[in-house]
Amino acid sequence: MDKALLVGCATEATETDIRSSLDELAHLADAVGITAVEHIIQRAKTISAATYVGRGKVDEIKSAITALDIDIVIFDDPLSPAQLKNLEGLLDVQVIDRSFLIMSIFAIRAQTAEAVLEVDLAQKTYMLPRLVGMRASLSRQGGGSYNAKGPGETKLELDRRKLQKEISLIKQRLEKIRKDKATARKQRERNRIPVVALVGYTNAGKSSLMNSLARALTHDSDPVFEKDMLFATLDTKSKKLQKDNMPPFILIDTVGFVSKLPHELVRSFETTLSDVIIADLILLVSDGTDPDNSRIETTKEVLKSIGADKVERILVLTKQDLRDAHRHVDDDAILVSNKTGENIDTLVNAIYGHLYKDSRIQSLVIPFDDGAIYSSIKDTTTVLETSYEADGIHLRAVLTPEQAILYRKWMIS
Ligand SMILES: Nc1nc2c(ncn2[C@@H]2O[C@H](COP(=O)(O)OP(=O)(O)OP(=O)(O)O)[C@@H](O)[C@H]2O)c(=O)[nH]1
Ligand SMILES: [Mg+2]
Repeated sequence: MDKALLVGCATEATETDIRSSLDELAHLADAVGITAVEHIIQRAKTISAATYVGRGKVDEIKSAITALDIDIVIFDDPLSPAQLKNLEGLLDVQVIDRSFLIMSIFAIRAQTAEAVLEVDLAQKTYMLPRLVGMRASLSRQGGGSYNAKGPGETKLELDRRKLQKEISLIKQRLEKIRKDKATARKQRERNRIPVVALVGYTNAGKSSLMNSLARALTHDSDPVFEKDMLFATLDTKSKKLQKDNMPPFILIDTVGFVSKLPHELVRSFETTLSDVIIADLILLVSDGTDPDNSRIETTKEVLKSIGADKVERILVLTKQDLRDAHRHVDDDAILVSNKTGENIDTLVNAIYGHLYKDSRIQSLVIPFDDGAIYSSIKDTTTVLETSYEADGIHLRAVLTPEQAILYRKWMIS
């Protein structure tokens, strides 16, 4: 295992912020097999354009590297190409930043062709301006570090022109995959099945919630992958779910967020995330055992940055079966457990409430010779009750405002 020294900067962040950020950085490092053994916090007012931290800190880091036998230094904020190059030169060990680390985890986790290409694109876009620093780092390490690994363990190309060529090739291939996806989405829009997106911090329980909802609604036998690790899900999965006697909706699982998500990644995952923008409803999933609200805030910020802040939301707090779950984040939050199924039915009702909040249950009488109207109501609305009476078919159905106008002739109060 590589031994790492973490470096954070507390210019604006509070002391608690920087500590929880470094804790998370240690977890991220752990996900790629690096052990964080020590951290150093810079408390200066400004960040050095040349070396991120000040002169004195560079010396402090150098002594720590020798004293603790450090293999790699990880900075909590994105390093500019110049900072990376200078620090590489001064510290004489491998230097990476949080962005690079997150992309490395994505590279390990990516499975579908699309996710592999997306991560590859993000990594290469990130590397292009930083080739000089990285090349120095690799030559020192004999090219043996995980730094040189891309998706599928292929060696990342360090030649600038080749890299540019590869980037445009990846873009072309992604374009093709995305076209196919767009067709599927169009189909969905034509059918006007509402879309509900699961969004939230990594490890919050989104995939587990998708499985709970699928179990509750469809006797689902094909669960999606859920695991206690960072970025378990990289590929958007969707399922068509339906409550008995109610219309269907599409539920999509998405990539988890993390604070300081590299913008290269957000850009690469644009298509995946654009499913969120067109959603009719977002389930903002948050780990109910999380002691502070900063992760919900981070999620909201990412939603804003991808232009999805106008979509209606329901806040869902998971893991209520655990002892340290708290219950006071927000009065409107729905508190669920994916382990015991607690409140999953409440959530289902809330989802339908949001999707059909302007719909009303109406009573209708359709004369027997209006068979065409009867079948059109059956196909386009949710019929709750049917009975055959002397004057025709009596129905109780859930109608949207538009449908209520369309069928008003047959409605009885
Ligand atoms: N006890 C308990 N554990 C849960 C609950 N929901 C999820 N978990 C666990 O939390 C971990 C993460 O769950 P996932 O569903 O994979 O989380 P995710 O939000 O999809 O995470 P990413 O895909 O990494 O973004 C797993 O180990 C789950 O078993 C819950 O309600 N109760
Ligand atoms: Mg997941």
